[in-house]
Amino acid sequence: MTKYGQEDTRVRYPVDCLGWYEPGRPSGVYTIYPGGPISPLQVYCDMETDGGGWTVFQRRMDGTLNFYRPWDHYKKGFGNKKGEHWLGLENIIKLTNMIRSELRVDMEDFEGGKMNAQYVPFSVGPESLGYTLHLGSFINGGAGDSLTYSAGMKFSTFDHDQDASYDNCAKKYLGAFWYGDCHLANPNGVYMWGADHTLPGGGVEWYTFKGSNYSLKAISMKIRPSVLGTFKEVIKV
Ligand SMILES: [Ca+2]
Repeated sequence: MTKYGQEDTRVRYPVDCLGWYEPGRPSGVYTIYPGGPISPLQVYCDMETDGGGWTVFQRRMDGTLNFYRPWDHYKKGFGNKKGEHWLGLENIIKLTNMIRSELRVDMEDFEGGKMNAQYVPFSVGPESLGYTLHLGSFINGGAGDSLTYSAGMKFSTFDHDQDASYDNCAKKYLGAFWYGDCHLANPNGVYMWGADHTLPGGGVEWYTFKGSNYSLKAISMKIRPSVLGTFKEVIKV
């Protein structure tokens, strides 16, 4: 079996949300098989944004879920795929290692402003290397670049400090992320409902969009094979 499987396998066992994509098919929870037919994985698929076919691995939208969690949770994933969730670093690795992927970060403020940022390519290294973030070129969708700062950084949680600071960035900013010393983006920070100076940098922050004293209403991080045209031709063969 190839990475994308034989003909029959492909039809029954899509490896990502692009494999489920068809025009008109709605966004929602789908089962994919990035680890093969015996290991199903439920994911939220964004079938509308910029052509659809996006596999979502992080989603904040209403503040109902606590994201201040330990290493094991970020490794394996948590939350409800229909709402707020983190897909898990091991699953992100499965998805980004099988084909060159691009990252899209969609975000929204409480005033209705919507912006995005994209990075091509995007991948995450193995746990033995600290789940290092690998980022390529930045494409600005209005949000500005708050993630290149984290490129090359390892993933940190409050109980697993792998950041580049003398501090524990996850504890200091109440999140979990590819912290350096410490961050410009804190998507897994505390849901603070907009402008809030309580803990600068501790909210659901994307610095180049709304600054460090503003916690976003919604943010989602999603991936898709980066050479869409080529990929579609591949799966038609
Ligand atoms: Ca540290």
